[in-house]
Amino acid sequence: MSEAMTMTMTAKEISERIEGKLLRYFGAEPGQATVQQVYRAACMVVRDELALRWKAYHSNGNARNKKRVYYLSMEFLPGASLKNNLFNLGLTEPLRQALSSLGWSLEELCGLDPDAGLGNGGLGRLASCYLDAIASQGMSGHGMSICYEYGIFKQRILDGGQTEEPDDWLDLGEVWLREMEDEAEEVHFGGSLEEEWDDKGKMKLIHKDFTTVVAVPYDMLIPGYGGQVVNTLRLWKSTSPVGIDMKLFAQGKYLQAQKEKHMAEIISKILYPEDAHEEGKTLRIMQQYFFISASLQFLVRTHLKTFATLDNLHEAAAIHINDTHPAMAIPELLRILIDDHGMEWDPAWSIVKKTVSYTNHTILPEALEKWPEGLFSRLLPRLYSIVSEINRRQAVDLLKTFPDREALRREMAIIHNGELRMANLCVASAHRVNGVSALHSGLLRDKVFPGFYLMEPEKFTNVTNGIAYRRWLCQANPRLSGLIEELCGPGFKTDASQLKDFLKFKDDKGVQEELAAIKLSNKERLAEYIKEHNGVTADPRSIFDVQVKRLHEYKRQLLNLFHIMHLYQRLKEDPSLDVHPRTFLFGAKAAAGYYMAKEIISLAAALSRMIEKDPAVRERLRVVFLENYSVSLSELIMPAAEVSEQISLAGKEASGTGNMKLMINGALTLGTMDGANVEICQAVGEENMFLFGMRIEEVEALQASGAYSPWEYFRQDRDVAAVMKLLSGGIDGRDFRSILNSLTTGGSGGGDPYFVLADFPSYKEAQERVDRSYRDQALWNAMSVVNIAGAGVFSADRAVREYAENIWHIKPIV
Ligand code: 26V
Repeated sequence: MSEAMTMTMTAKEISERIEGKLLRYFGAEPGQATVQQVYRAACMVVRDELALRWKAYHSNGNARNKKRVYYLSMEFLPGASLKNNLFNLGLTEPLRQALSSLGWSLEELCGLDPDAGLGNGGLGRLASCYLDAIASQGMSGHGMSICYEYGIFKQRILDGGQTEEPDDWLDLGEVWLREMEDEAEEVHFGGSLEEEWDDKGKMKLIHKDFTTVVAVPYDMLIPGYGGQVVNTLRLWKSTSPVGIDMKLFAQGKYLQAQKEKHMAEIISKILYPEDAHEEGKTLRIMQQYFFISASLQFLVRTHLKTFATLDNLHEAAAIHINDTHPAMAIPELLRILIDDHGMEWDPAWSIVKKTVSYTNHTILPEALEKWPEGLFSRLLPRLYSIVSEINRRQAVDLLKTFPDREALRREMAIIHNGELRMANLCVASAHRVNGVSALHSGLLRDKVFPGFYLMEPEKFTNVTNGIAYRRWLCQANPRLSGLIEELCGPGFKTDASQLKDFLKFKDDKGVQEELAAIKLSNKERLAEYIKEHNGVTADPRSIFDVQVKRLHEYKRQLLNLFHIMHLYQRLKEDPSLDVHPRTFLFGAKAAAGYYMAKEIISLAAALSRMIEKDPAVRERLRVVFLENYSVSLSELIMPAAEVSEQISLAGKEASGTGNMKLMINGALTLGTMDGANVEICQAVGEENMFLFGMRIEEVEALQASGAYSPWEYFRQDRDVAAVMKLLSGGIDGRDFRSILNSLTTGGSGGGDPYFVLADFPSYKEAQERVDRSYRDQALWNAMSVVNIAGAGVFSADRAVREYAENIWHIKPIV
């Protein structure tokens, strides 16, 4: 182990370094510095330490020569960096002391540390969890993405509905990035192709008249737990190679003078705030190719520097495609190998196949990317010609394999009906394809890609998602983590499976009481936040029932709201009704153009207002909509949660990861048999969660029968009818007929496409079970212990080890 790896800084050294930074960068003594200056100085000190360890690790020849993974993703959601970096480097206490000696508090500084919100939801956060785990497992792996100037929008609830504000995260967040100007790459768009023949009669395609955009890398350093390995998240920012056109400027044509520069810079301007929803296409194609081309040129360049040949690329690099968004990596790598390095198609194709793997994260049809042929070929003519060749060769193979199955061949085509189907491109080209939970991987094999599965069954595999559990348990819930450590030792911090040792305390009265006390104090902390941000008093003695995730109809926040309306009506009818007080907490961003999702947010906000105005109800039933749900906010919510709402229609949620974060914090899952809930059930047993709703087979049967009629529920179920009536009459002065229509006839996908009404009776019954179980605190706490102890399998460390062994074929370096 090198010296830098064993060295840790003392509080005294840290405070001296902070003073040095304050003087050098801001000309300030600690006594005069502003809190922002102290924040920047402290971050610089931590960043220097990361850089030192990065250098030590990368000068180790072992790291240079061993196989590494490049994790390509349009989205990463690292959240805040300071606290996590300190934790992984073991510097939390030294920095705390250093700051206090200078008259500042660590909490104050962490309060300034912005979330890097370079993603929408589950897919982006998973990518960040995996970077943490790759480094924590001592492996070499780098993330590649876009340095969006504006991350996921800031959500405000104004006039009862969602509004979006820009997220200017770089203002303070830039301190975590280091610009690597010398490693900039050029990316080419548009233009045309020309054939050129050399004297040996060999044809070469020449790409001409393209527009060049420059990609400048900004690296975020990613330390593993223990700080021995530091990997990078490389984020590309777009700029133009041309400056302002001085001629046009001199003519007074100021806007035109800037046009080309402006066009280039717009590529990395903003993250698409859509999550599995339709959006504008041109800029998104450009964003994808921009970061893919830059990343692969960098990868090939780095490889050549060490090995001087590309023949062994697959032995030194694994390229992972996170959903279809980075699928252009496939034709782009072929382009680089063939056009830039003179390789023939067959060896190049063989290298691509052995290098690339693909994870699918959703089977919602609207999220499976398809590009219009015309647009794609205009923007990326060379890539288009390569994808056409992959498609042509596949068609030849398919005709041999499935001569009599035209429909199947059509389904598997990469180019069809004027569209490029990126998922088919990925499955045809990757050597491994995986889903993110057992249920989801099964659906991929049997329903989404059955032809590919018939052809190459060994290609398909499953890796159930996992989370960076140290962030949500050790960092976010230090008291719970401390309790587990006191009872079971510290082993669980590096080996999550040791959490199962906690199970033996399931019926221990003292432990149960301590667990309840910890939960109560976490609820009090969240209640303070709610008081400050929502102006309402959430009672920490009420059940904290939490649904936090992106807003989408398939996730069925509406089912939860329906039950709340039902409960409200019961309480109004019978004020003596014996139910334990409940606080229903929601956090969810809706894609800006997703009308129904925004209506559902408005409904939650309206219900919250209506109940607050009703003194007879609000002490027993409260609705809180927490605005701007983010990684940092989740770290406050998860430790305080008691009920975890995972209520998607079976078959729709690929995995879910919030379910894992809530479970490890002792919340009990109220859920359908969907995504990873199925595996949660295996880990804790049916008796330790609240299952409800149709199983996937029942959903499929109901869909196939075509017999589903939401009207029948409306007519036959008195509770449904009463809730619908409340909705149609308007809530707190707002009309929600839009939602009503979506359930009956109108809305996206016809009447109630996600079977909210069909699952309502079963959900209601499960909610009653929750209420009954909570009254038996010994039972509830025992169930909570079982959930914490069973959460080990959902660690990202485990997931990454499975990827490393079965997909990437990489090994730990340290
Ligand atoms: C799709 C699209 C398509 C249109 C434009 C923008 C856009 C952005 C993202 C997506 C894909 C979203 C897929 C996704 O986030 N899937 C989630 O992945 C989690 C990690 O595997 C998983 O836990 C969730 O169940 C799954 O919904």
